[in-house]
Amino acid sequence: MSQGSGGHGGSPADAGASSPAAGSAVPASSDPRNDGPRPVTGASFHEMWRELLPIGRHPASGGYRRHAWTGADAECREWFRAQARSRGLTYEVDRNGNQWAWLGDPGAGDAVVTGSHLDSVPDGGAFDGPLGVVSSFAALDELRGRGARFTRPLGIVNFGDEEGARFGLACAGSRLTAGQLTAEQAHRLTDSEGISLPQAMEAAGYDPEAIGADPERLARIGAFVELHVEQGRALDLSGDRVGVASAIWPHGRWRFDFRGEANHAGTTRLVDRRDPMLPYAETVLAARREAELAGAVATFGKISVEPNGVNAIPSLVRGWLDSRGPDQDSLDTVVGGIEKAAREYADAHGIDLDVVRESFTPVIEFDHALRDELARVLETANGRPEVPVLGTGAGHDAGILSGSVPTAMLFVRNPTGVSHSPAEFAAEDDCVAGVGALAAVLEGLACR
Ligand code: HGY
Ligand code: MN
Ligand code: MN
Repeated sequence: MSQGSGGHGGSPADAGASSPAAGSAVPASSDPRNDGPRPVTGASFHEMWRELLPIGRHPASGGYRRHAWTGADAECREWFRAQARSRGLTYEVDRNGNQWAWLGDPGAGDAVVTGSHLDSVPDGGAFDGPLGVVSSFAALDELRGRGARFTRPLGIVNFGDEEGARFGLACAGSRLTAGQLTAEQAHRLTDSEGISLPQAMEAAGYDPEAIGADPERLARIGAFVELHVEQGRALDLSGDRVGVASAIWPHGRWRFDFRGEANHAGTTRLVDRRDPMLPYAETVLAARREAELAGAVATFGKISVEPNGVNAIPSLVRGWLDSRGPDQDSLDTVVGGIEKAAREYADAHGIDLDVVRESFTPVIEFDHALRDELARVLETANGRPEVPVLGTGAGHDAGILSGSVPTAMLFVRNPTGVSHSPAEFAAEDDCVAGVGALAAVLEGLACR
């Protein structure tokens, strides 16, 4: 379904376009290799998708600005609560603002939990996060429609602030709950207005003093499965609608502060300048070189300049590096090479440089038994000898939780691979196939 910024190979089915009428069964995929055992009722998926689609979408860019603890985030949270309530699920918000919807008593333990996040990067796409949350409710609808008998509690979760778009740290909600981000550290996270994460939570009606690790909650979870749009083209290239995740690359964020001397852009001779923009620019090019050499990725996607005037040589240029590698050695090599080059450039221009690691996530290997169970369920459901098992460079809440709970992920085909962009896209059939796959996995895990 496209986001109105032009479908890519599928019929655009944005908010206004027609799609199967609510209540109609969406026929199983047209691709014979991928027919599930029964048509998955995609009606509830389409209805939820239509309701969620307009929330936080910027009219000019068509991208989403669902940043943590803002009005758009509050609307998404209200949507989640309404979905839980309308299904008679027990709704709760934990001490870190993550939303949970329960079928059965989570206190019984060994719960199966699914879900994802609803927040976005600045001008993000419609699918990254929401596809997993909508598919979770739709998969539950599907299982209830079949009369499935749940023998374990089933939870659906919306983890808050997964993208870190406002406070700079990804997966803040799940990190707080998993104890990977302390309340003290959270108090030090501020947005561009200087508002801290807990202050923003308080303004949204939450108790900032309550935030912190929640081991009791995690102890009740026996398995967490997150469905997510693929942020790459592996499934498009293999011709599969759904795949299983194997691992997440190690990745992190580093802030480079280049400090120079503010001065007049029109009257200061070139030889008299201490312009921090110069070593910053050279460092951006060095990042690309280092990443290519190491078979990794490195991106300076965010910059802030002080005083940020057209006719003023900056006093400070602050650039944020996002870097990820197939293994820890390559990541260390890339970041080390970039920092070394940055220091040489800064010295050459008489600029002071500070480099601060703002976040880091080591390589995540998803639980092998759960990964293999998902692959087996999908192979059985689709009558296929094997399903793709693929790694990713994208971070996820399932990665953060993997230190506390057996976790696994399903990926849904993204024909262009584009993500973190209004052009992010997934075809209707593939989304409905994802619901079917998630329903089969949840049935296998929670309806024994
Ligand atoms: O940055 C990531 O990989 C994720 O989208 N938070
Ligand atoms: Mn994302
Ligand atoms: Mn995501």
